[in-house]
Amino acid sequence: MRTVITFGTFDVLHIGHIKILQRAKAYGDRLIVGISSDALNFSKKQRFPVYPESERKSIISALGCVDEVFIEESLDLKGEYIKKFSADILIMGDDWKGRFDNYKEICEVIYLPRTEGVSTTQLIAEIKKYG
Ligand code: C2G
Repeated sequence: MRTVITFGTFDVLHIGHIKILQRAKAYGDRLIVGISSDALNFSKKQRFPVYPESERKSIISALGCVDEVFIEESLDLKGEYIKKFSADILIMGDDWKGRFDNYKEICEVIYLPRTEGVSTTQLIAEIKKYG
Protein backbone atom coordinates (compact mmCIF):
# COMPACT_ATOMS: atom_id res chain seq x y z
CA MET A 1 0.00 0.00 0.00
CA ARG A 2 1.63 3.26 -1.16
CA THR A 3 0.22 6.47 0.29
CA VAL A 4 0.47 9.78 -1.57
CA ILE A 5 -0.10 13.12 0.15
CA THR A 6 -0.66 16.50 -1.50
CA PHE A 7 -1.67 19.97 -0.34
CA GLY A 8 -3.53 22.92 -1.78
CA THR A 9 -6.27 25.50 -1.43
CA PHE A 10 -8.44 24.07 -4.24
CA ASP A 11 -10.61 27.20 -4.31
CA VAL A 12 -13.06 27.58 -7.25
CA LEU A 13 -12.28 24.06 -8.47
CA HIS A 14 -10.97 23.79 -12.03
CA ILE A 15 -9.41 21.29 -14.44
CA GLY A 16 -5.84 22.00 -13.20
CA HIS A 17 -6.88 20.85 -9.72
CA ILE A 18 -8.58 17.70 -11.03
CA LYS A 19 -5.60 16.77 -13.20
CA ILE A 20 -3.01 17.12 -10.44
CA LEU A 21 -5.13 15.03 -8.06
CA GLN A 22 -5.64 12.31 -10.67
CA ARG A 23 -1.93 12.28 -11.56
CA ALA A 24 -0.98 12.22 -7.87
CA LYS A 25 -3.27 9.24 -7.22
CA ALA A 26 -1.62 7.32 -10.07
CA TYR A 27 1.63 7.29 -8.03
CA GLY A 28 0.08 5.18 -5.26
CA ASP A 29 -2.93 3.34 -3.85
CA ARG A 30 -4.24 5.96 -1.43
CA LEU A 31 -4.43 9.74 -1.91
CA ILE A 32 -4.59 12.06 1.11
CA VAL A 33 -5.27 15.77 0.48
CA GLY A 34 -4.45 18.58 2.91
CA ILE A 35 -6.78 21.52 2.25
CA SER A 36 -5.23 24.86 3.26
CA SER A 37 -7.33 26.49 5.97
CA ASP A 38 -8.98 29.88 5.42
CA ALA A 39 -6.57 31.42 7.96
CA LEU A 40 -3.51 29.90 6.24
CA ASN A 41 -4.75 31.33 2.96
CA PHE A 42 -5.22 34.73 4.41
CA SER A 43 -1.68 34.68 5.76
CA LYS A 44 -0.29 33.61 2.35
CA LYS A 45 -2.39 35.75 0.01
CA GLN A 46 -3.97 38.48 2.16
CA ARG A 47 -7.45 37.39 1.11
CA PHE A 48 -9.87 34.66 2.10
CA PRO A 49 -10.78 31.99 -0.47
CA VAL A 50 -14.12 32.31 -2.29
CA TYR A 51 -15.28 28.96 -0.86
CA PRO A 52 -14.81 28.45 2.90
CA GLU A 53 -12.61 25.56 4.07
CA SER A 54 -15.56 23.33 5.06
CA GLU A 55 -16.96 23.53 1.50
CA ARG A 56 -13.54 23.09 -0.18
CA LYS A 57 -13.04 20.02 2.01
CA SER A 58 -16.46 18.56 1.06
CA ILE A 59 -15.88 19.19 -2.65
CA ILE A 60 -12.45 17.53 -2.70
CA SER A 61 -13.60 14.57 -0.60
CA ALA A 62 -16.39 13.91 -3.13
CA LEU A 63 -13.84 13.18 -5.90
CA GLY A 64 -13.33 9.55 -6.86
CA CYS A 65 -9.53 9.75 -6.82
CA VAL A 66 -9.37 11.17 -3.26
CA ASP A 67 -9.37 8.82 -0.27
CA GLU A 68 -9.06 11.20 2.67
CA VAL A 69 -8.97 14.95 3.31
CA PHE A 70 -7.98 17.11 6.27
CA ILE A 71 -7.47 20.80 6.95
CA GLU A 72 -3.84 22.01 6.65
CA GLU A 73 -3.40 24.59 9.40
CA SER A 74 0.21 25.62 8.68
CA LEU A 75 2.73 25.19 5.85
CA ASP A 76 5.32 24.26 8.47
CA LEU A 77 3.39 21.22 9.73
CA LYS A 78 3.93 19.21 6.52
CA GLY A 79 6.41 16.89 8.23
CA GLU A 80 3.88 16.12 10.97
CA TYR A 81 1.13 15.43 8.41
CA ILE A 82 3.43 13.19 6.33
CA LYS A 83 4.21 11.12 9.44
CA LYS A 84 0.63 11.10 10.74
CA PHE A 85 -0.73 9.65 7.48
CA SER A 86 2.38 7.45 6.88
CA ALA A 87 2.75 9.02 3.45
CA ASP A 88 5.36 7.49 1.14
CA ILE A 89 5.26 10.32 -1.43
CA LEU A 90 4.63 14.07 -1.25
CA ILE A 91 3.38 15.46 -4.57
CA MET A 92 3.03 19.16 -5.41
CA GLY A 93 2.68 21.25 -8.56
CA ASP A 94 5.94 22.61 -9.94
CA ASP A 95 5.08 26.16 -8.88
CA TRP A 96 6.39 24.81 -5.54
CA LYS A 97 9.50 23.20 -7.09
CA GLY A 98 12.33 22.90 -4.55
CA ARG A 99 10.28 24.36 -1.71
CA PHE A 100 9.64 21.08 0.06
CA ASP A 101 12.90 19.25 -0.69
CA ASN A 102 13.69 19.12 3.03
CA TYR A 103 11.00 16.41 3.38
CA LYS A 104 13.08 14.08 1.17
CA GLU A 105 14.51 12.81 4.46
CA ILE A 106 11.17 11.26 5.40
CA CYS A 107 9.47 10.51 2.04
CA GLU A 108 9.79 10.80 -1.72
CA VAL A 109 9.07 14.34 -3.01
CA ILE A 110 7.75 14.83 -6.56
CA TYR A 111 6.76 18.05 -8.35
CA LEU A 112 4.37 17.62 -11.29
CA PRO A 113 3.97 20.18 -14.11
CA ARG A 114 1.05 22.58 -13.63
CA THR A 115 -1.78 22.62 -16.17
CA GLU A 116 -1.18 25.61 -18.44
CA GLY A 117 -3.67 28.41 -18.97
CA VAL A 118 -5.97 28.02 -15.96
CA SER A 119 -5.90 29.38 -12.42
CA THR A 120 -8.33 30.39 -9.69
CA THR A 121 -7.08 34.00 -9.87
CA GLN A 122 -7.76 34.09 -13.63
CA LEU A 123 -11.23 32.57 -13.18
CA ILE A 124 -12.17 35.11 -10.51
CA ALA A 125 -11.10 37.94 -12.84
CA GLU A 126 -13.12 36.39 -15.68
CA ILE A 127 -16.25 35.98 -13.53
CA LYS A 128 -15.96 39.60 -12.33
CA LYS A 129 -16.37 40.75 -15.94
CA TYR A 130 -19.92 39.34 -15.87
CA GLY A 131 -20.73 41.28 -12.69
N1 C2G B 1 -2.32 23.35 -9.94
C1 C2G B 1 -2.02 22.82 -11.21
N2 C2G B 1 -2.39 23.52 -12.33
C2 C2G B 1 -3.00 24.72 -12.24
C3 C2G B 1 -3.32 25.26 -10.97
C4 C2G B 1 -2.95 24.55 -9.82
O1 C2G B 1 -1.45 21.74 -11.32
N3 C2G B 1 -3.30 25.37 -13.37
C5 C2G B 1 -1.90 22.61 -8.74
C6 C2G B 1 -0.91 23.40 -7.87
O2 C2G B 1 0.39 23.29 -8.38
C7 C2G B 1 -1.09 22.73 -6.51
C8 C2G B 1 -2.57 22.28 -6.54
O3 C2G B 1 -3.01 22.37 -7.90
O4 C2G B 1 -0.25 21.58 -6.41
C9 C2G B 1 -3.44 23.20 -5.69
O5 C2G B 1 -3.26 24.52 -6.15
P1 C2G B 1 -3.73 25.74 -5.27
O6 C2G B 1 -5.11 25.53 -4.85
O7 C2G B 1 -3.34 26.99 -5.97
O8 C2G B 1 -2.86 25.54 -3.95
P2 C2G B 1 -1.84 26.53 -3.31
O9 C2G B 1 -2.52 27.80 -2.93
O10 C2G B 1 -0.61 26.56 -4.15
O11 C2G B 1 -1.57 25.83 -1.90
O12 C2G B 1 0.85 23.63 1.37
C10 C2G B 1 0.87 24.08 0.06
C11 C2G B 1 -0.14 25.06 -0.26
O13 C2G B 1 -1.19 25.03 0.62
C12 C2G B 1 -0.56 24.92 -1.70
